Formats: sequence, structure tokens, C-alpha cells
Amino acid sequence: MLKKVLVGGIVLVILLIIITLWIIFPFDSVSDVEVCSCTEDLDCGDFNTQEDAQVCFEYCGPEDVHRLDGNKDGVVCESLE
Ligand SMILES: [Ca+2]
Repeated sequence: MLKKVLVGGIVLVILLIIITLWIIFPFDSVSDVEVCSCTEDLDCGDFNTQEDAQVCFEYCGPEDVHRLDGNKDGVVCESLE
């Protein structure tokens, strides 16, 4: 009887740990690969290609959080082309 309660308690603790981990690291964060940081201040120099900068701009959009599009034509970092 006591053994059953003990096993049940351990299973409950393990389940609680798994649920806690789910809350801290949700599954979608694994599949939702971060293209770039939208909070860090990035410049065109931080990207290897214009395409990379463009993808980041669209990912963080619609605001130009990194101010990569100086002339506001929707194309960022023309200098990298
Ligand atoms: Ca532009």
C-alpha cells in the first residue's frame, strides 16, 4: 500500500516537472526558429546578405525596428546588394 502511494507520488512529481518544462520551453519555440533578434539593435553590417536583412525585417515587421530601411521603400540594406 505504502509502496503504491510512493510510486504514485514519484509519478506525480515527474509529471509536474514535465508540465513545468512545457510551460518554460513550449513546443512551438522549437519549431519557431528565430530568424533574428527583434529586440537587439541590429545594423546592416550584422547581416551577410541583403536577403538575410530582408528576412529579418519582415520577421520583425511591420515596424522597421532595426531602422534598416532608411528610405522606407520596403527594401532594406540596399548597400548589401
Ligand atoms: Ca530601402
